[in-house]
Amino acid sequence: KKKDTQESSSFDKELFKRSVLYNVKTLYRKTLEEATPQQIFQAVGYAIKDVVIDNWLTTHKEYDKQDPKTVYYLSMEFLMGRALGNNIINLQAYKPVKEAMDELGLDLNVIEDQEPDPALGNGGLGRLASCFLDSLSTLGYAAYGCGIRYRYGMFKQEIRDGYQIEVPDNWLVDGNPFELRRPEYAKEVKFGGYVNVRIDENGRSNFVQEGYQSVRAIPYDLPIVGYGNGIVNTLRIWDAEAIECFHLDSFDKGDYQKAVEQANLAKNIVEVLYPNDNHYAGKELRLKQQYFFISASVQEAIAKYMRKHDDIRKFYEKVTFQLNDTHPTVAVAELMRILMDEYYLTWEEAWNVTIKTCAYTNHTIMAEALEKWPIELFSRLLPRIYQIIEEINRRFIIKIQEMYPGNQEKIRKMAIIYDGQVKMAHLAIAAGFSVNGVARLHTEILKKQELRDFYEMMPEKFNNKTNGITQRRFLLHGNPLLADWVTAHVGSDWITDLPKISKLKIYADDEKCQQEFMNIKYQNKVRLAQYILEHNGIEVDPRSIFDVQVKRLHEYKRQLLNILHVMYLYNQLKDNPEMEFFPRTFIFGAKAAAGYYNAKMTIKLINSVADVVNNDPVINGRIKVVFIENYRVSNAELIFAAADVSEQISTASKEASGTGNMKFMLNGALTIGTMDGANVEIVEEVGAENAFIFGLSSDEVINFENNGGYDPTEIFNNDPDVRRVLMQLINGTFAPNDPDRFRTLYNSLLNTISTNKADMYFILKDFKAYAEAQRKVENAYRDEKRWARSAILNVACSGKFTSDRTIQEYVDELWHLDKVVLPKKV
Ligand code: 26Y
Repeated sequence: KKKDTQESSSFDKELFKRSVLYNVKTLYRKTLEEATPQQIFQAVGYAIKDVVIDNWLTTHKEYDKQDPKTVYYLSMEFLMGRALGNNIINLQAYKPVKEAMDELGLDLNVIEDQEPDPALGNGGLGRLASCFLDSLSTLGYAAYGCGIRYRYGMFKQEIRDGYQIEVPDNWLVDGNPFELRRPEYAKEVKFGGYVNVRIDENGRSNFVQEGYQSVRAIPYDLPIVGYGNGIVNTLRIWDAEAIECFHLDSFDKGDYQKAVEQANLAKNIVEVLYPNDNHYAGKELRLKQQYFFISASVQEAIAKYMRKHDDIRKFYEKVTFQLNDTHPTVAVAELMRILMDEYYLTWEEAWNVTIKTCAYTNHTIMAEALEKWPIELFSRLLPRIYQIIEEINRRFIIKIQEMYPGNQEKIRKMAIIYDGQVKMAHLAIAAGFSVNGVARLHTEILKKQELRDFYEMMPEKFNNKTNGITQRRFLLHGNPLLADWVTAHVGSDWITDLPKISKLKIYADDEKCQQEFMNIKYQNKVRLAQYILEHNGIEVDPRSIFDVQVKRLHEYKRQLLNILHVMYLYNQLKDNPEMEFFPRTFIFGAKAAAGYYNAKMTIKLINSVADVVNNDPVINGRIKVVFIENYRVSNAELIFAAADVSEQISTASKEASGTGNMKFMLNGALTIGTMDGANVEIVEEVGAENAFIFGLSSDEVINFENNGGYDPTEIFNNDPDVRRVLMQLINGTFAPNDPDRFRTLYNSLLNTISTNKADMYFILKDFKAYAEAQRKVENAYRDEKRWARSAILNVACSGKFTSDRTIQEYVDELWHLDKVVLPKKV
């Protein structure tokens, strides 16, 4: 009955072995025995790239022939995670490669572990972009990811004395075997200077930028391998190089100065990823980054189109630009600029192309994440782009006035340029054909609240695309035991057709299956316990409940609620050491933005609670708290596989979708969560009886926000359990030498003076409901069969949440791409 998860393929194992040995020799002048693990990784990486390159060539030859419509997914962030294992999986070559490694006396897991995580993203938005690329290739659609080749990605997090320390992530030190430098496609990108009108040789008057500084953008291509279909798309990330203009004869001071400045501009521009998630800081360098990669990407998209077509007016028939949040929104003005200034289209012609090419995805409703650039900065850095945005704004305001005559309020709220600022979301909405949210609830909130005026004016643009994740990385690669078990029961179709996993439902009540499932979960918990022992020096019991919250640290995600609840449980056990209590391991993983004080103090609090609780003899190991250092894509795969409980406890209305919630579900964890983001749809699929939902609804939260009526001090005064926990933040229970250490966190919950709003995220309001939901979790876990049933149903009902489904919706409703099928190999 058992069928292998990995179909056999035409992979030539012997050739591959020779290729690895050859690479070790030619790259390092070494034999396998002499090579370091990193060198062996490089050799294996190059050997895999050799296989990929052939498919990459074939794919693009076929694209040349079939000329399919192409999506350019424009994103400041791609959180790719390691490429080696993923490429081997998608080549359907995991088995033969593993055998080859065994035969060479190598351990594939150890080799995979040598690869640094390419972490060119912060969190959800960047990881979503990477899942989308995987799905685009697997479904056979022509696509480019376009981004920045940051020299330093997301910082490496070290925990010292319980505090987060940020360490530079020099991910390119050893070289990246998968990347291809493409200097032949370099582009020049111009900054600053001023706009002049010039009459060209044909007598046309023309806008030109003069007195500018410029950099050369050099693309590096990374292959995106489709699963089992031979398709390889491209993630194109741009590096910046100085344009030398040292003319030795005219070496006057001005030129020298300019040359040095240009060289510095190039060096700085791609130096580092901003580690802010959902928080806008208005840094000039970030706007430079945005225009840099957008100008290069748009120039190349147009150049590529013009190599095969002659009418630029029909650009939109072959190309869509999908804007991953507002970060790439200068694309609309850059496209207008090139169409008008370089192809001499009229405004109307250029606008017609732009509005049919660009589409915008919104990922957040948090006010502090909205990008608003000061006019002064914007117009100084991008003078021609600013002119064009001014004209877009002028025409947009006329439209508003036509629709709402005399209504100044509408203009104030909707204008693209207002109050000395350029509002990127308004530009993206006005200049594209689509605005989409990333989960049903989120899209409804956009339409009814945040973007209401825009929705009323242009309802046809608004649509929902509920996020998804790739099951290839987060089940097939991350959880091989469960992947094989699923395949043994329902066949391997789920790998490219996740809804097929629903066939598992009939096994949910089968006791043997329940046992098998729990046994696999146990083995994955042992694997994670081993990782925790190695990295944290903490021993955790794989028989305890693994209760996990891994995601960026943000107040709205409410890691603070989670740890306050741990403190509450600790108090209960201290008061009543004999009480019934099922052992639980609370696992956290999160990076905090470097300048985000409350977030960083929450990390310190988690580690401080861990120190006390983990070592208290009265607790005797029944509660363990673990903070996993440097949470990232590679250890996430281990963590999801080992989770029993998935913490999705954001303040309702704040989490646009969440995608970690989907990864947990796919791996058979039960959700404890609020009715927020995609949790709503997860519960709809799996049934409320197989999850633990608690807390305020988004309507209730929004109502409190708009009309007031919530006073956390009331809860503080009337609830002794809550009061006790809060007092422990300021009485030294977890900071004996510095009782005031967590005062700011305490104040964020209670003090209306130091923060503008006390308990903005309704932590105290939801506390009791959360504690109650957690009691239900404990009781449910005691009934192992019932738990196993729910867990299996979570896996079985996860079909909707594949990014393959999301991408197919984008294709059907927005992009209208042509499916590409490769000719059969003979
Ligand atoms: C303005 C700037 C500094 C900025 C940088 C990063 C703003 C926002 C972000 C990142 C946002 C983000 O990751 N949003 C998340 O997108 C996911 C994918 O759609 C959602 O699942 C998740 O709920 C949302 O918070």
